[in-house]
Formats: sequence, structure tokens, C-alpha cells
Amino acid sequence: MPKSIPLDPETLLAEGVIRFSDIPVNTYKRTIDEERSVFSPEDFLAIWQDMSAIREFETILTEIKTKRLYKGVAYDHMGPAHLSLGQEASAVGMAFLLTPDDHIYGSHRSHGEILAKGLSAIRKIDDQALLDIMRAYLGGAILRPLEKGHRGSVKELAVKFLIFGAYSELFAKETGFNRGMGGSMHAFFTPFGSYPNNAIVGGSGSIAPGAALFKRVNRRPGIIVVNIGDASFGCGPVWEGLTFASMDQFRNLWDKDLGGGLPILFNCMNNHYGMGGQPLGETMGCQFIARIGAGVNVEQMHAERINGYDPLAVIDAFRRKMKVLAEGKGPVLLDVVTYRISGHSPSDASSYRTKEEIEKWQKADSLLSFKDRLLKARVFPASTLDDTRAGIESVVFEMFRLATDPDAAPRIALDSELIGQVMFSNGRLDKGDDRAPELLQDWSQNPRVQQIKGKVRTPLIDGKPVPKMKAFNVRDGIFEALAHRFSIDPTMVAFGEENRDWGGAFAVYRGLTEALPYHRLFNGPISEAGIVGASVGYALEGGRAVAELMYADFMGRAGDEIFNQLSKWQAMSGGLLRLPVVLRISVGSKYGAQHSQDWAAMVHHIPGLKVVYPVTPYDAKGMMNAALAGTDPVVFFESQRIYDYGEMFEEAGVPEGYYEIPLGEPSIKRAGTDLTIITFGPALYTALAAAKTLEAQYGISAELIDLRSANPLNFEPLLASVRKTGKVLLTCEAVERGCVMQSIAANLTQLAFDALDAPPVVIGSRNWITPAAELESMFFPQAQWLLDAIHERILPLGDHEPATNQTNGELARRLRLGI
Ligand SMILES: Cc1ncc(C[n+]2csc(CCOP(=O)(O)OP(=O)(O)O)c2C)c(N)n1
Ligand SMILES: [Mg+2]
Repeated sequence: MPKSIPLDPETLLAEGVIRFSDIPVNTYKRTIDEERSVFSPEDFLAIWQDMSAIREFETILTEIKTKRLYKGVAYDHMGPAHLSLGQEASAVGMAFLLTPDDHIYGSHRSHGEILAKGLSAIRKIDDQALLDIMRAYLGGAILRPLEKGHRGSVKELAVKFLIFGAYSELFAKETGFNRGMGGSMHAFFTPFGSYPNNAIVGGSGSIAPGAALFKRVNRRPGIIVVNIGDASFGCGPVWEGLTFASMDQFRNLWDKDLGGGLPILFNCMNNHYGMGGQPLGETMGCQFIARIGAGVNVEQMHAERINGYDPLAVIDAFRRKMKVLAEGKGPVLLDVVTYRISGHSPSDASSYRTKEEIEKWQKADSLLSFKDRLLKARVFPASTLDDTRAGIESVVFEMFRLATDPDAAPRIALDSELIGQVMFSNGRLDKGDDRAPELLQDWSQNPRVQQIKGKVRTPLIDGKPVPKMKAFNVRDGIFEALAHRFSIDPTMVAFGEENRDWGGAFAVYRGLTEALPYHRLFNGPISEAGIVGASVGYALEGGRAVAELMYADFMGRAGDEIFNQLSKWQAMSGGLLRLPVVLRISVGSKYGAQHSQDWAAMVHHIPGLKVVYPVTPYDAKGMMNAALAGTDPVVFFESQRIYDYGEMFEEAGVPEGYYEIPLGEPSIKRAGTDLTIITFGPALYTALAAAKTLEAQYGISAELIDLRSANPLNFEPLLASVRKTGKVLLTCEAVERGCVMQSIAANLTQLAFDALDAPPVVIGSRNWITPAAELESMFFPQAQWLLDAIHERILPLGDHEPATNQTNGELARRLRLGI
């Protein structure tokens, strides 16, 4: 189904002006008396209580960080504490109307948001469900110390649970929401609808649109709120998230019954400071964060500036904007004016602002003014408000005390393997939902499937190699794996640049356009961070995403999303969240310095990612099948150089049916006895050519092993081979310095030193920019280089005349020059 968006020169070249509409600023004016028809007295009291809870929670932390003592309880909190004293009304206003189906994402300064969201959720969840949540969560570990002696209601117990779980998380205790693996800047509790908070400021900006995408695609109720600081609106990923969230296709091209624009509200907690820099008047030029909405889409994101010192103004805005989102007219942007009275962190001396300024905001304090208004309107006598505040303060203090108690709130043992155990979930997930997967046609009708039917899946046909045009190739292998999973898992979506009509930049997706509706395969904006970030958000919510980067060199544009987000959230959640994302990354050639580099080593270095690089049709299909059946993030490298290669190793050919190749198992592509050659990526084919020459010209039998996976990796087959041959050469097409093979070589040296006749030799590409296509043979390892290196450094090859300099002396010279 091709899209149809006609471009007419007459329209596009016609004269006109672009008109903007007014963006409301602090327009809320209702009195408490007027609000009595909207809020019950219990509502007013709840707002007051929640603001008081946050105030006390943060006050205790300030004291503990600065004095290590609060009301007789001594505690040394070593980690960070970014406090939000002053911002209570914004947090409580934000959370008040949200249900547990509405999910919030945030930043390093989110204690108040987590508490507000939790307190609001507790009011909306019935007692039995609350008990079920608390009993099930971490096997009841958080609940257990609280149940003893609790005499109040279930809801009161849940409030304790929330505060104890939050403090415990901050203090790195096992009774924390994330078993202490998240900490102050990353705490969250999904059963109450609070999702990952990000210490990479603005990080949630690219993730949250993926969460909203999940809600739309899978027709789930609720909205996504992403709380972002004002200074973080300078972050690229936030802008990419805005772009992603506001794509016209949601309303123009996607099935109407999905509900239209993404249900996401970008909520700027605008306290007017970064750490000390000021977006207003110094580091940004928009003056009002709300103005940004005007540049994003025609509706200007329904942007408004709101008085975040008045919880009722914030609630009023949320009420109106949630309606906008329900009507499919999202995204929305709110610019919530607030102020942090506390420093950026407790060590902050606030040297960047005056005492007078802080005093003015203290005078305008949202707790004082709200109380004052409630009293003036005679909603409650002062004693009711005072008692409520004292009551919640004592609960907060008690939970703080309990969280510092090593018996009630222990830390994981220092010799525990827990952190190692949560790095990967290593699970299986056939489908994320029981719905029937949405497909537009039967696969038998699909042109790509029909074309593949006529292809040869074995290495030979009539005893001869299969011509390229007829061979079932690497592309086809990946396609078949994707088609299979799309047919099983209704939550699976794929997106990236030029993914749909173009069929993916390298035609892997050709045929999927006909088979899948827009919401399962679509073009993202040219926003690598936005694309990878959205895949993270989509998976955090329970879906399976396949994101694509057109060239490995573009990983830089999605650096944070790959290195800090995709990789870390499973472990930072204490193993509670899963991240079934396959990030397809195509490695280029012939396109010069910025389109032809293999960056597998970068992700190999990052804990929490599975990194694979299959280069045969058999491996590509089997490993993609495994990646798509798992629950971990897999960075799946593909080489443009060999997309159209047929199967050359698997005698029986590539099965038509489903099979998996476990990630982490190297593959012996050719057995041998004299020398081991280990490859990663398309260097397999270079090494194969070298192995053939070694045999034909020098009578040397080389064992050829394709690593296929950099992490995890079973070293046993490598060690068995090296123990047999005593000699090993490793090669890949990444530049030699710091490449994956260096680390494999170092490990082999440690694990099999006694069996080696010579040190492992690594041959990668030169430590240069990738030159023009015409000069590539100077850059990428050639079969000749491998022969020369073997001759010079591993095993003299009789009368072999080296054509290139692969000596140790040359290696040392290059190292000295840094090239
Ligand atoms: C990517 C990134 N850059 C810089 C920092 C350091 N940092 C932590 S908080 C902060 C200021 C953020 O300001 P804002 O977004 O307004 O949030 P606020 O702290 O005011 O809540 C900075 C620069 C960071 N954590 N992440
Ligand atoms: Mg700020």
C-alpha cells in the first residue's frame, strides 16, 4: 500500500504567510470557591497531603546529605540527591488526574514526581489490587518489613510501601523499587505508572514517544507524560522526540481506529535553571518553553504556559490537555513555571542566584499559598490541614528511618552476583500480546515471498556455485526471520529511515510494505536518537521493536540511546524490565569516511548489549530468529558488502522453516589442523580466500571460525581450535586499534597461553578514515595481508614473498604514529 501525498507546485509555490495562534500564558484564574464544584474536600486534602509528603521527603534528604543526621537518625547517603523543594505543586498537579494506565517518564529530579504519581495511583487502585501488587512485587520484599505492626488501612499501607520503596531505592537497598540498581536519579515503580527516570537529562525525551507509540499501536488505554527540565529542552534527543511524536502520518496515513496523534504530553518542569545556567536570558532564546510548540506542528502542540506554583492550575491544564490527547490531537506541550528552592544538589551553594530571589519564591511557596487559599475559602479549619501534614510527615520520617535500618532494608551482599544476573534477561518471548497480528495479506500472495520461492538455498546447484541472482541471500534470510515474527507477535513493529516505501535503504524490508499496515512498519524522521529512543520506550512498555540505522557511522547520532538507554535499563530496573529490541545496523563500504566504518567495538564495550554480526544467509536467518525470540537488546550488524551473497557453507542449505542459532556461539566454517583463523563480519570471505591459498600453495590446513557474536561469546570452540593448532590469526573489517578482535585476542592469550606457539595476530583495517571506493583495498584487510602476516608473525610460509609489510616492526611504527 503506497502512500499518496501529492505534491503540487502550484500550491507549494503560492504566495502566503504562516500564521501562528496565541499561546496562553498563566491564564488560569479560578478561585477555590469556583473549584468546589470540581474538587471534593477530600481532593483538596489529598493535594495538600501529597505536597506535604514531597516537602518532607526532600527535606529529610537535604538534612541527611548535609548533616548526616535527621531527628536523631544518623545516616550517610553516599549517592546523589537532586531535590525538588519548591516544585511540589507542579508534581502533584501533574499526577492528580493520571490513572495507573497513564505512565510518566522523567529525569534526575523526579523524587517528587514518583511520589505524586504513586500517591495518586494508590487512591485509584482498589484495596485488593493494591495488596496483590505489594505482595507480588519482588516477592513481597518491600512489603514484609511494613506489614508487621501495621494497623491502618490498605491504602495507608500502600503509602508506606511507596515511601519506603523510594527511600530504599535511593539508599541502594534490596528493598528499593529496583533492588537498589536504579538509585536516586533512576528510581521508578511501574505498577503505579511511574516509568524510568533518566540521569541523562532529556533522555526521556526520545524514549517516551516510543511508549506513546506502544499505546497507540497496541490500543492500550492511557497517556504518556514526559517530565523534562527547562534546560534539557536544549538537548538534541528532546527535539528528536518532539519530531518523532508529532509526525503527520499518525493522523494522515495510519488506520483511523488507532486513535490519531500520539497520546503524549511533554511536561516541562520549568524551574528556570539548569544547574546554574539559565535557559531564560542566557542559554536559550525562546524565552518561553511553550513557544517551542509553535515550531513543531500546526496545532503548536496545544502549548501553554501554566502556573506551576498552583496545583489547581496544573490540574486544570492536565484536564483540558488529556481531553485533547484522547481526541487523537496530540502531542501536547506544557510549560509549567516552577522554582527549585533547594540547590541543584545539596552541595550546591546557589552562587548563581541572589538570596533575594530565593526569598521571593519562598514567600510565594506553593504549600503556604495553597493552605492560605483553603483557609480563606473555609474549606477546612487550620487544624485539619496541620494534622494532615503532621500525619504524613510522621509516615515519611518513619519510612526514612526504616530504610536506613540494615535489618529492615538490607543491601545486596557485596559478593552477590545479582548485578551480573540482571545485565541480561535471557528470556523467551514469542509474542507480547494475544491479539491476532495485523497483516494486510497472506504471505503466499506476497511478491517478495513469491520471488524467494524461486531461489536456490544451497551452496551448489548441479554441482556448481549458484549465480548471485538466483541465490537465496543474506537479505532474504533476514527478511524471512522478520516476516515470521511479524506473523506471530502482534506487538512487533519496525521503523527507521526509509523503511517503508523504499523497503529499507538496502531492500531488506522489500515486500513488508505490502504485508504490513503503517503502524507496524513505518518511516521515522531522520532522527537516529529519536528512532532508537522510541524503540527503547516501546519495549519498556511491553512491545517488541526493530529499529534500524542505515549506516554504522550514524550510531554517533544515537550514541546516548544505544550506550546509556538500550543497554542499561534492564539492569537499572533490577531485572524487572525487559528490552526486546533488535537494533539493525548496516555497515557500509564504497561510501567513504562517514559511511563505511564498522563500529561493533563501540557496542561490544558497553555492558548490557548483545552484539552479533552474521554474514551468511543461514546465520543471518537463524540469528535474527533468535534475536526476535529473546527479551534482550541485540545490536544486529549487517554488511552491505555481502547482502547479496548466497549460502556457501551450509551444505544442506538455508531451511525454509523456522530455526534458531543461539547468540554467542562461534561457527566453524571450515575445519583445519595447522592454523586457526577467527573472523568477525565480512572478513570471513577474505579469510576464506586466504585459507584456500594456504592450502593450495603451502599445504597448510587453516581452521576458519566465524565469531558471529561478539557478546555474549562462548570461547570453548575457539580454545579447542587454538589448542589444536597452536596458532591463531584474527581478522575483521573494523579499524585495527580497539577492534573486537583485540579483545578476543587478549582473552585467548590469557586462556590458552600455554597452547600458543606465537602470540595471536590481529589484522583489521588501517587506523585511517575509510578512503574512496577506488582506494578501499588499501584500507580493508585483503587476503594477501593475512598471508603476509601469517608468514611474518606466526608461521613462515616457505618461499612466500610478502607483498605488504605486516611485521612487528611495522606494527610498532604505526602505533607510534597513532595511525
Ligand atoms: C546529558 C547530560 N548533560 C549534562 C548533565 C549534567 N546535569 C545534570 S542536571 C543538569 C541541569 C538540568 O537542568 P534542567 O533540565 O532544567 O532540569 P532541573 O535540574 O532544573 O530539574 C545538568 C546540566 C547530565 N546529567 N546529562
Ligand atoms: Mg531546570
